[in-house]
Amino acid sequence: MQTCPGSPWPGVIQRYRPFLPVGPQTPIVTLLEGNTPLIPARALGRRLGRGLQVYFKYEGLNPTGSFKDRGMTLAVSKAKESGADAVICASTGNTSASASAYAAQAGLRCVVLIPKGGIALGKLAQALIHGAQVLAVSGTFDEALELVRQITQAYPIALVNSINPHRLEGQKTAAFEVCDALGRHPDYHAIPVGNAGNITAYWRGYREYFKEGIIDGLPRMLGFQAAGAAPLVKGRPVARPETIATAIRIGNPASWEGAIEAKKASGGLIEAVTDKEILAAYQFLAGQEGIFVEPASAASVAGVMKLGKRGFFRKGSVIVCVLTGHGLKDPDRVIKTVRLPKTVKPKLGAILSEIGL
Ligand code: AN7
Repeated sequence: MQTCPGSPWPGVIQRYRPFLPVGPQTPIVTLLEGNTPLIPARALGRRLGRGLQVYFKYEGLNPTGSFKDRGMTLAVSKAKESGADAVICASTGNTSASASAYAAQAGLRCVVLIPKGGIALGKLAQALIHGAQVLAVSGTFDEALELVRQITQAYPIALVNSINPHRLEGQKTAAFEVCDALGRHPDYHAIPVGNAGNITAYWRGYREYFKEGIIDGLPRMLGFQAAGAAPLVKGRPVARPETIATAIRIGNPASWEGAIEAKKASGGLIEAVTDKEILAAYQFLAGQEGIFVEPASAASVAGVMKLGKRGFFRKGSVIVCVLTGHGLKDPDRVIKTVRLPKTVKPKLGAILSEIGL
């Protein structure tokens, strides 16, 4: 894989190769994912006060619009290396969008199982246009994932959900980028939690940088689940998870242990935020910070706002909030949230009067 002249970023595998399980024989399937910006959160910083420095890791700027691309470049490269000719995943949407794009580039067949009626329109459109075979299962994400596990145990089709260890290896590169950009480790790392792969991956990334002596401390990991889909907070699976944040509508996270380990070992927490809090953060991000995310991504910000109100953060600390997916993924949520445009006559007077001039 060759990089374009004038575009020095080679994608996460080439950039962080020594930390990843690839060899000279691994075919690199990449859309030049990663290198996402760490944006200073000015409005949120002002709201929180106490000299807190807050940053957004805007993962919606990855090639398919979510953090999944970091793991998918590695999972699909390894699938190709192993001689697979097809990949499969269950998904609340973003994994399927990413898998279908990387499979398209790799020339692999892609099958995705989605919970019927449970994924945002933009994600469905992505999987379909990239040519995946999309099956809408009349059940939950957790049921779809269980079926995918059974299929991949019995048939020669590569699983690219985050139970594939290569996914988390790729995703840990986001923690490297955060530290590379800050020149240090954050004090707190806030993240939405669904299937719990990403919190597990970030924690691994931070620990590896720490072990290498690249950072001299570790962040406290703060995970946030939607209140109607909060098995890790409740301590038991949720059979019928419910939330407007469809990406994290998951009742039995595959990386349950990884999330609990990240929380405990880092001295962090995993808490629930209500849909109302998620939507308030969603609108705050778009309206005050100029950053459009999908609702699940706003869970990290909703959580930080909630903790900020109870004086949780040490003065002057550095907080990183991961914004996992782009707002364009879920246009229906915008339409349900905002006031729609008013129709006006094509007359100068009518328009001037509407805009108060
Ligand atoms: C925007 O696409 O599980 O805790 O199948 O799309 O690592 O699961 C998506 C998850 C957060 C939660 N934010 O991450 C899928 C899927 C967004 C997401 C999560 C997801 P994990």
